[in-house]
Amino acid sequence: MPFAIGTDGPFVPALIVVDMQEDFCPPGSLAVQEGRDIAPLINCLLSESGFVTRIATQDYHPSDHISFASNHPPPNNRPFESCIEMKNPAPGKEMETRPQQLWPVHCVADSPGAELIPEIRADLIDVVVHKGKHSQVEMYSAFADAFGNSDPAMAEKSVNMDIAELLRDHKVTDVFVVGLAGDYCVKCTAIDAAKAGFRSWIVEEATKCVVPTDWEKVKQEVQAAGVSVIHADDPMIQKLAVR
Ligand code: VGL
Ligand code: ZN
Repeated sequence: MPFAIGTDGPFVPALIVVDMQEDFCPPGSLAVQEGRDIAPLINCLLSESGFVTRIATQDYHPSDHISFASNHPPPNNRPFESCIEMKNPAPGKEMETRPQQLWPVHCVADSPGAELIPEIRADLIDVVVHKGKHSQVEMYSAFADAFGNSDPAMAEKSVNMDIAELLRDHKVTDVFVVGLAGDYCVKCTAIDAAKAGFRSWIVEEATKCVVPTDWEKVKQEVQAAGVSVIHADDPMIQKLAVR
């Protein structure tokens, strides 16, 4: 075939800026090393004219959230180390369980730690999504809780918006995921974007991990799930300037 022009179909990109919140940045309670340093690159991406929508997520927990170490009795309540058994809170699904890592108290709804950091240009954000609102279940991905509960009655207790529906309403084909943390919420959000049928991209320089040495492993994991990990100078990024 001599020409391959136009064979890729439409390119309708959206940006998801994940959890650029005070508690995930130094000196926050669950600070990701160098978390603040990615704000300038994220602002550059937010400024690209091609995005049809720019979404910011906030981890937004009640104070009795299941992931907070202080909500569990000793000795198995050490933040970053302990793991508890989490039951699916969906009616009739209580037999389904998952191990849940425990964290320091972070991103309590309406607290200063839950606020988006002021370095991020809020004026460029179209939609803010609050996730992790259900006290009894973890929610790393902005698309679904840790059990993948998708029935609306259950989902609306965890998140204030159906992000897949929002993207479909905008006819989005490609979702670019950046922010914090690369090994948790960015990873799970990018994987779920791919599962929801979008081409899914993570911009490597625009994320940082809770455990930085895990990044190579995380990259393989997301790539196996169909997510592309690209550098900030990738030609895909240049495509975002021309629409
Ligand atoms: C996150 C740990 C706990 C994240 C959220 O945003 O990656 N990590 N809650
Ligand atoms: Zn959290």
